[in-house]
Amino acid sequence: MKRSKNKTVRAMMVAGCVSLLSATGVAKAADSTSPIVIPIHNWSSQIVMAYVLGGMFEKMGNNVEYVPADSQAVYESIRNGDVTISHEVWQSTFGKSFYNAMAKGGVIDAGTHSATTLEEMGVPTWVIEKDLCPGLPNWEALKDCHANFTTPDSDGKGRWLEGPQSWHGDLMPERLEALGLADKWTVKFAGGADALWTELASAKKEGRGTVVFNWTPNFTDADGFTFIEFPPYYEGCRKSDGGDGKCGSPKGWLKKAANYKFPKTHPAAYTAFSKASFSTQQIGQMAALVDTDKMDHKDAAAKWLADNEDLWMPWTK
Ligand code: TMO
Repeated sequence: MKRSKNKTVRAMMVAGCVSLLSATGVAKAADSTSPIVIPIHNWSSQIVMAYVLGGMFEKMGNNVEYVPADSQAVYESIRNGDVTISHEVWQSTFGKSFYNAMAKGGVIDAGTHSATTLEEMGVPTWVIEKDLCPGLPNWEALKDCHANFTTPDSDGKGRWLEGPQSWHGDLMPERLEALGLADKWTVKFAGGADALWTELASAKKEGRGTVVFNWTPNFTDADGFTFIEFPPYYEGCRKSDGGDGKCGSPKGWLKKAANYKFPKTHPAAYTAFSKASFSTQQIGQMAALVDTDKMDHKDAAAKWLADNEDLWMPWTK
């Protein structure tokens, strides 16, 4: 009995190899059936892109699993193999954790998206048009306009509404201190990304000044959002990197990361992942399907995959 079962398995494996002979006659190794583990974080494009890439892997015959993960700790999880990939490694926020994990061994750089990034404090452009802080987007304008940006919980100071503290820790409070703005401005942390979008909507409705953390690519690219121009970023300028903290965020890259075994265990999926590259407009669209059109993340990804087959199908071949 045992022998005949083995024979059947062997016959299936041969059939599998034959079907994997490509048009050029090159035999390809089959991907493992073990699931590709994709992390889910707490901003829209990342979640939609998780399901976009997961959908692509499934189309290739792979198994996929999604896990909620902290966006800083995930690089250690990739390093030790609990998570397979990270598909949105934003330079400003995650560059350090990514390279720290890489230096320990176990994380590889799986390429860079065509989109460039900025993660920075800014204002809706109508705040500038209304002249609520004359001199913006130059940061030095902040020395004289805080009175237009107070909130009930800000002790008479202007308020910066930061993203969740899990993204950058004390980066923004340290920056206010370093730039000599801490006596006029204070940082409050949003509970989640949705609180930032709610604040943008209510400030507009009330015609009140607001400074919020935001990023590009994002759905707000289409709405008119202006990032504040701080002194330029350079390697090591942040307090947490031993610098004086008097710098803004880098005009940065958006990378992909993977566990070092991924190319061996899933060569076809890894090859497709390494080719995957999204533009500013494409990532903005992924976010807009959720934050503007109010679609569910999975439905947004299904729509995105259906509308963009010409882009991603070739990566799987
Ligand atoms: C990591 N993020 C895009 C929210 O700045």
